[in-house]
Amino acid sequence: MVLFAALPAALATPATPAAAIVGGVRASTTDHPWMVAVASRSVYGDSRSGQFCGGTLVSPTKVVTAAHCLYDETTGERVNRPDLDVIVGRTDLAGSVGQEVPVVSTWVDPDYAMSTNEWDVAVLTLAEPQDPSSVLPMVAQGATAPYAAGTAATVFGWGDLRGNGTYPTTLHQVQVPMVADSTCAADYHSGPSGSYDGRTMVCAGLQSLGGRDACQGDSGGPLVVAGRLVGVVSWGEGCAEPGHPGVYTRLAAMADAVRGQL
Ligand code: 4AZ
Repeated sequence: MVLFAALPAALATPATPAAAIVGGVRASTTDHPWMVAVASRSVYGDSRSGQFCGGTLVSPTKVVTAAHCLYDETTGERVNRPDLDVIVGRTDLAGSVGQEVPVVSTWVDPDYAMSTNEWDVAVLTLAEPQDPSSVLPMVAQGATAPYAAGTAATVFGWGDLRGNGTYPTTLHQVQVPMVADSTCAADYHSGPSGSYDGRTMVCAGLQSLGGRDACQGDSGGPLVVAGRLVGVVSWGEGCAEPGHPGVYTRLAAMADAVRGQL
């Protein structure tokens, strides 16, 4: 079962070491100012500014991330990290440029279920508004076109580069094609990591080759198609393995509920 944020390396238990964001290239928050790190220095330490998940600025004061980023996987309880913040404008987490903005409240989709990974979305409210030009628009409720098999999507994050605890300090991105629902349902029909639910999830990756994927620590981060936020890094079996594409929250299924929080 691989569904956790960037834990300290000693606690991470990746199933199979595989390629990071696997198979990607470096990216910059200057080019992608909506890409934020979700962080807690008290829990995760200072070396990477406390980053443990990704997130996306969808309005000047709101960040979309994964619900599971706000839960303790071992206890199944909601976690209250007192210094939860969102880091804006810091490509390199070892540096100090940009801003650490406190999170003043959190909303989790009321249908989120940790046992099934369904409705894995949350909204964080920031203490200070960010530049309106930094936001990324969200997909429309009910949209299907961005999820058509083969559509080019890009995922961003500061997560594991290899599935073995190799956490970069700099942002990465990788392009992954959308995978057909029928393929993903077969890939994850009853595996140890969970089952695929095409209503609330979508898969992306290189189905037969593998080699490109999100990985531990990328959770909560954006899957982008044509300049819109369409998915949230959610779960998967290992990282970048053939036949085990990354599974993302299908934002079009809950876009109205999320918009209701903005
Ligand atoms: C995680 O635990 C995680 N390969 C993120 C993405 C994937 C697996 C696990 C997809 O944060």
